[in-house]
Amino acid sequence: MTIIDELREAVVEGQQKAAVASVEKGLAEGIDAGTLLREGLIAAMAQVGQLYEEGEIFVPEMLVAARAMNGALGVLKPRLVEQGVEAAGKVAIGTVQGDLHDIGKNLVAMMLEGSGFEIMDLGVDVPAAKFVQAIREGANVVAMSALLTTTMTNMQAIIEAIREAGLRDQARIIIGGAPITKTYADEIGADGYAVDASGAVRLVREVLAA
Ligand code: B1M
Repeated sequence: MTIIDELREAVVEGQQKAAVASVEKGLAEGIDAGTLLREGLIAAMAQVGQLYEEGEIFVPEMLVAARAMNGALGVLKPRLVEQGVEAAGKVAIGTVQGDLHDIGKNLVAMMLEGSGFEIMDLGVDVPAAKFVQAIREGANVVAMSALLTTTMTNMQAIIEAIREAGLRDQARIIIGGAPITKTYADEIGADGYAVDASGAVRLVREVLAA
């Protein structure tokens, strides 16, 4: 079994200590942080999602898998951000109101930080007022994440609140998350949509250059 296999297995089984140990071992053996992230952690969460859909595991197992992933991500983070340079923009990122999923949002935040952007992490279950406040505090990009079809609709309300506060021209608004599509982004008047964390980095550069 390779280190990557061990890492995937540890996350799927929710063994945080083993996941952290596999990441440390992988880094010590010279495996690239991005490879550990993509082939280990992200692949493991895709497997967790599939097991949940097939009724093989339930919410508590998803939760412990997520904890294991977050623990391992904490070890990877310094490596992922170490190529960071001066802040190229200030991004306020959060998971929208009603939604507690934060793994994808954290990954996007890390990749952006590693690409030189200053991050205001607003956390999860973020109401419109907090996004509005972040723009007042200087964010020039708002990045919203939603993982549930029931919460993605809050994105439109948040954009509306930003417009009502007279701040729509002061920040680019971008969105992402598993149920989000480009069509949806266009429909609700967002400035862009990214499918994953590296796409989000490209998108932030694009919207700031536009
Ligand atoms: Co939840 N959950 N969950 N869950 N959960 C999903 C999302 C689900 C698809 C599972 C399923 O049914 N197959 C389903 C949603 C169905 C739907 O709405 N269509 C679901 C459900 C139903 C629920 C609950 C309602 C379950 C319940 O209680 N009955 C509940 C809701 C709680 C709430 O939020 N109010 C719930 C709870 C949970 C846990 C707490 C147990 C846990 C979250 C823990 C945490 O985040 N700290 C959890 C998990 C782990 C998942 C799955 C298994 C994995 C999500 C994940 O972390 N993926 C998920 C199934 C799946 O996705 N296959 C599922 C890995 C992550 C790296 O990917 O988040 O997609 P993702 O992020 C990607 C991209 O989407 C993109 O980049 C990221 C990196 O590549 N991206 C952005 C994300 N945000 C972006 C923002 C951007 C740009 C790109 O800004 C510009």
